[in-house]
Amino acid sequence: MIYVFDVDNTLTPPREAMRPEFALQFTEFCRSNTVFLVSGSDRGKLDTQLPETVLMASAGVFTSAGSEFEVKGRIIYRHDHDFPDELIDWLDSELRQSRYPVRCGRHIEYRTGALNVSTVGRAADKPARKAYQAWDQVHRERAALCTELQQSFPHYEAHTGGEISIDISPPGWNKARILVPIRERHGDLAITFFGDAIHPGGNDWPLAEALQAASAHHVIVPVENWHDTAARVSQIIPRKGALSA
Ligand code: M1P
Repeated sequence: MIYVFDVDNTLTPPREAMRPEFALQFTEFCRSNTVFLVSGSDRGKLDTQLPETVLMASAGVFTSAGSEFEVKGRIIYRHDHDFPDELIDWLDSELRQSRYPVRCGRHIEYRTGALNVSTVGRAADKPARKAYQAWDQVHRERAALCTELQQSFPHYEAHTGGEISIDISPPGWNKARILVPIRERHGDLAITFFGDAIHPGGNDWPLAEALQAASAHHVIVPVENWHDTAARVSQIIPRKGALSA
């Protein structure tokens, strides 16, 4: 069995560091099983969230939704993309027209092979994040922005991931891409995938959908938050001999 985990809100509180008690448990889990990590965030952010022990004990780390891949600290690939000026201008205009009144800064972030876009901005502190998240749950701005973007720019895809932003990438440059390098290394072993955004439009959805379409022996585990993941992982550990490949 191969295990794949999303990061934000699956292994850590959103945009925060992994809690030490879970880091100990999870490092042990990674040492006893074949574990891959996949995040919508870029590599730099992961360093602030996951301890070195977890990163090094895992079988591989995918960042920017699979555009970057590294194993034990060694970069295996990095796929970048030049986004057209028309798309950036369109996003600037949408951000200006948003009815949300607060702007904290860093609204369009360039990542490897992806753009991350946020009305409130990546510079938002925790209260500003929570305020936007609550507003967005009512007004559904991010979901509407994803739909409009895909209508105006059909050559791109957009997903909601965390609390305040959307991720934009060329079509197919989503988390499902990680199945290619995983299969190159591990063949057709069953995969269990844990993620908090396994719903249409969520950034864990393309991977869950690809696994479901590929075979019934894969297991999809939607989680509420890292507490939920920790509880489920603790149930696997005693059975690791039976479950690991
Ligand atoms: O991994 C989930 C998401 O985490 C962050 O989202 P937000 O800042 O909106 O909470 C971002 O890094 C995002 O790209 C990523 O998908």
